[in-house]
Amino acid sequence: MRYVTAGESHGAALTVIVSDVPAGLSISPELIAVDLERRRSAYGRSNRQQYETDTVEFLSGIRFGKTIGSPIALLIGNARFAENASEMAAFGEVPEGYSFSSTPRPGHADLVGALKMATDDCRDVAERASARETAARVAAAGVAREFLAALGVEIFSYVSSIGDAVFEEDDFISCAPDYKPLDIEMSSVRCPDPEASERMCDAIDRARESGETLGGTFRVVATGLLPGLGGYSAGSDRLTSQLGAAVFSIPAIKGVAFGLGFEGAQRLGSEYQDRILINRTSGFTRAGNNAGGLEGGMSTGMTLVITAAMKPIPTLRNPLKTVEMETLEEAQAETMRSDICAVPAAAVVAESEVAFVLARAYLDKFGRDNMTDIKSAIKAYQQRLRTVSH
Ligand code: EPS
Repeated sequence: MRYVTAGESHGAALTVIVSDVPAGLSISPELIAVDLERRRSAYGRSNRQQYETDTVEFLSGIRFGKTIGSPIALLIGNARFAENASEMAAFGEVPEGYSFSSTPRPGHADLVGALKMATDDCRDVAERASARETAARVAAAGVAREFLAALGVEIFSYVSSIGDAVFEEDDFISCAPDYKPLDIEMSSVRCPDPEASERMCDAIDRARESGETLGGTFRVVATGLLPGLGGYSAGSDRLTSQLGAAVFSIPAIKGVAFGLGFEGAQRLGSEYQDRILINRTSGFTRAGNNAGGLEGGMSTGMTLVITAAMKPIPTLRNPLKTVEMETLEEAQAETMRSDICAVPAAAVVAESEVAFVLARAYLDKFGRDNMTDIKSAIKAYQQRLRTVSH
């Protein structure tokens, strides 16, 4: 199951095509709308989120609520395209009075992208490098999530810090699977702890007042996974490498860790490894989950726990120093409406990226044509795993 998106931040629309989707999978437009809303609505986003509705049009691949095995095309319109239509026109002349964007923002794709693409207008780059594109990813991932949900896999995320406001967790590996999605979504920064949420909102308010932006960390949790997804024979087979690449594909992500992550590097081997146990009815299990659900590049069947770090957003209301690309004089970087903090949104995007990797891993292992055959293959695999432990 793969997706490809097209569309600029201020163009007519975002589009996405999802391919390799098995037939016979129920799709709920309501659930996709909820995911888009979760991405759009958290505290700290720019004004733009107030007028974008992120409404999805379903153009192909679904009949009477079910997939038919052909590519699924989705479209999300950009609400105020009319205001940008002349600047984003596919054909015709550059409009009178339009000035090129030539003061690249430090930390954004502006400068390197413009040099790479041999353009004098950073807008060519920024329009596509913008995180607006992630709305299309979240819509597309609705398909992957439905597929996983039909197989008993659930994915959620929560914010664990914004700036220096940290949600202190005693033992996140064991606590994370028990957080209630409702508690997370009731928090305006998508953190299950009300006190920490308040501190995070305060940090965002302070950043807004001083013209600053903030990054932070979040965790993605997936439950209900079968053991043996991914592979150990080649680097690219490893679920760990696929998940890492997927989460790193999200703009502004600067760190990804699995299970205990960097903290685990300080432990002794005997303290770190999750002891293997046998349960006579459910089969092999582990005494702990320091590995975060991954061993040897494969899922262990324990909860998948991923932590990611997002850097602060590079568009600042108080502009940073830069160099004007034509005069080569010192200048102030471009400013525009900007998010103060997009960590809660990035966490939802990361759920989506993780969903695609996990969906592909299931399809690789259990076949890809239709839900009936996939479910039968899974049943046979589970049966074999159970007999091993008898
Ligand atoms: C973004 C800049 C802002 C964000 C945008 C990402 O857009 P604008 O300049 O139009 O206000 O709000 O994010 C989205 C629109 C979105 O849907 O996530 C950027 O430069 O990356």
